[in-house]
Amino acid sequence: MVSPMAPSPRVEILARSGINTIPKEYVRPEEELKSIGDIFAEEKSMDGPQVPTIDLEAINSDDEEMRKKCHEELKQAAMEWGVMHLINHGIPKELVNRVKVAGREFFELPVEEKEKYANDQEAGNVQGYGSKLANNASGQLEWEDYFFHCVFPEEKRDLSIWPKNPADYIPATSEYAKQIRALATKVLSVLSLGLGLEHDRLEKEIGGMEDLTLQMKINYYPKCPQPELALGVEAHTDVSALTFILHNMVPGLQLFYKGNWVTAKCVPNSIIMHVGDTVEILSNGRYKSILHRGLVNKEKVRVSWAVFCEPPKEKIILRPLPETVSEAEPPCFPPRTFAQHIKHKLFKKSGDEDSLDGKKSSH
Ligand SMILES: O=C(O)CCC(=O)C(=O)O
Ligand SMILES: [Fe+2]
Repeated sequence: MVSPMAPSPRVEILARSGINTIPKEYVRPEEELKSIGDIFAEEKSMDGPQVPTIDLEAINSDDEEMRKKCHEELKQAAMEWGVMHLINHGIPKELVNRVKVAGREFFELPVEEKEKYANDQEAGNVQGYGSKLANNASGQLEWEDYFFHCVFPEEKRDLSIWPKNPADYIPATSEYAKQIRALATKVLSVLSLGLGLEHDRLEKEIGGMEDLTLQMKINYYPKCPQPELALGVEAHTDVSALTFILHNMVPGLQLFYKGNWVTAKCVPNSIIMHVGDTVEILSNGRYKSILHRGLVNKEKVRVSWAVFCEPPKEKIILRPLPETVSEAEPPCFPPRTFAQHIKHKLFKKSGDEDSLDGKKSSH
């Protein structure tokens, strides 16, 4: 009998095999296909709403007016979109470049080399090199391979499973994680103030320096012979508190905003930041966790580096903070641990293909 969890092939191998049509497991359902277009054409289009760009230059400025303006813009973008391009974020260009070069060099290794780092999802080992398992009745798959591992705090990392080749992978990724952690503190502080809370409140509520965990996922999207039929990442909201994303300047990310899919532009030297479900819950829905997905294309490999900042799985109960709740604004989310929230989402999805955690589906 074929196991329903049969390992799926590496998409990279499939892409290189010379096929002109993709296996049916990668073909999206009929209804969803209507919304999948050519990502290059869509990135060029200036029609309609655009993902906001937020300049963080003045985030800690002594000039009160400048600082307040920066905080207000960040807050508004988090309330209106829940996703934004951050510029002047303070992470040096050279460091970002080292992270990208190291990730790219790892993925340029032969698949046999990368398989040495393969994860074993069925055994519960999610860290390492992997591809999506066909874990529902439809057998639906995504057009990507990935590398996933914990990058912060240092004592929670398992360096033995990090790529040893290229040699700069560990130093570059470690330093980047440290700097993203510091950036997360700054952003959380602005979001706390934006809710009328003490600056360090959200940070504390999601575990602080000790318990907030950063997970890196390098998404590797090979060229796809039928990009109009597939998705690199299916529509989802991130469960994290915040997510920070770098990419190789190939378009792919789309956001579901006011009933339409909006394509994110490639903004030089920016980091894309998502508000995830965790901050949406704590803020009682004032900050949004936006539905998003990744398209693929025929011409260029796309790579993205997502860092998910996550609360501990069991230790904290996530619920709207009392200060965000009133008679007029009752709690929109029931109390759940992070683990329960993830489980609830998976359950909802497998039980009802048209519902994504109560949010509008992608089609
Ligand atoms: O590749 C991207 O830009 C987005 C990936 C993503 O949404 C994710 O890894 O959660
Ligand atoms: Fe995501």
